[in-house]
Amino acid sequence: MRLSRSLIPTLKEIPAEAQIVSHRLMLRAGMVRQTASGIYAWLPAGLRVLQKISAIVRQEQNAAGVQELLMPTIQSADLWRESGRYDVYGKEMLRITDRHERELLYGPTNEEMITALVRDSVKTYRDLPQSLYHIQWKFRDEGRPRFGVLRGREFLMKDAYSFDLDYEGAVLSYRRMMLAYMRTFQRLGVRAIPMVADTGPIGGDLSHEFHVLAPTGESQVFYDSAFEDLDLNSANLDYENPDDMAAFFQRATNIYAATDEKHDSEAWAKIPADRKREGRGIEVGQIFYFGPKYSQAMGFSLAGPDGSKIIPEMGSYGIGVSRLVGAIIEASHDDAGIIWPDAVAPFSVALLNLKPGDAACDAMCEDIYRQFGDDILYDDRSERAGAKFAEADLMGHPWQIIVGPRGAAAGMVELKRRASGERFELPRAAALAKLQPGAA
Ligand code: 5CA
Repeated sequence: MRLSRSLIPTLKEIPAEAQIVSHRLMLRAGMVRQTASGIYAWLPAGLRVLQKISAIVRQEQNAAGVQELLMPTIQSADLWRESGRYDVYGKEMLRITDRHERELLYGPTNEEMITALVRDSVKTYRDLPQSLYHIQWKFRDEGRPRFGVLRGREFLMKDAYSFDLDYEGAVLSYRRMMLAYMRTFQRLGVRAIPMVADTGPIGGDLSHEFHVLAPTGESQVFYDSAFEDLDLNSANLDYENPDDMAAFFQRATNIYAATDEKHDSEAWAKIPADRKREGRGIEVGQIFYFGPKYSQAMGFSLAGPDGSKIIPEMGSYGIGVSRLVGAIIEASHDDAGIIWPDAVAPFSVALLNLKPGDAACDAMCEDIYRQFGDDILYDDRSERAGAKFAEADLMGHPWQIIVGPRGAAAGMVELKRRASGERFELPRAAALAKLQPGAA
């Protein structure tokens, strides 16, 4: 994208309404704008991050054998009366009446809808297990929307649901999802640790929350630093093999991690002092096993092989996709701006033309821009070099290619790594080779 033609309205001033760093940086880097309390428009640069996160979430859900579908945002009140949650959900639910006086709502979550869809579609016990997900906007009329996209009213969530014939199957689904989450967060370039959690309004017996450490987090969290060494992407684990899933789950849950609601000071005391980590956490995902809670209430049962009645065992699994954008920034920034992990940056590279109008600079930049495709932001504006550097640092592109008149005349560019601040003077081809995936 050419910056001269982009809608990336960066701000020099610090916006007064933003209390925390990710909200300030998202506004300053021109990623989002609030259009009503707790409701945001995603401008082009912000949307690119949301899409990169969604793509990784999608790949890892698919790899774990979860099927994608798309359910609507608007649901009927009658559906929620079936589970009994319509009257208990309270003010967080946005209730709507259509022109025929029919009661609708903007979905805060989808347990009821997916249960009805699967109930009405499967015919025999042989059709289970099933696991399904979608990436869809949700609405919760939060009493105090705050911290930008971290606690919005409208937000993007990946929510998955599993249906199994028995407890063993449901636990296997839960373990698979936990592994898929750990792999997802590792690929996103953010450390999110699964902590034993309360189940809240979703209900159920078993739950983990995934927390990203950041001083602005809403929960106090405690964990053993052994989590930091767990590499699950290279581990050879087969989602289809229950023994692999049991071994993984055993390994992950043996390491201590809990939010303050579930903190166990006796277990904590046994951890060596140099491995104790304590701080604030932002919840970026939560997984629940709740057995037959919804299937039972909504009349979903199947005849088993021996004719006995089976009530499917369920779980649900959420990732806060839009919240992750803010959480990643909370965990990865400096005084100059955002430092995007490579996998989720709106653009992997910023190309800074320090002297538009200079024939060598223009030729070199146009050439690099053409070679790169969609993942580069070309700063072709006639701004001061200092302003270009400051904006590139603010927006947090992992790499900057800096083209000045003296270098360009000699076929050289400067490459800057945003995270470390390292700079390299290189011939153009060598610089581009360094940016190719897999290159050193
Ligand atoms: N149905 C279950 C799992 S699919 C569910 O709704 N779980 S949840 O309530 O824990 O939400 C899932 C994730 O959505 C949370 O972990 C959090 O990351 C994100 N989330 C929840 N509320 C908000 C909000 N107001 N703003 C932004 N993200 C939110």
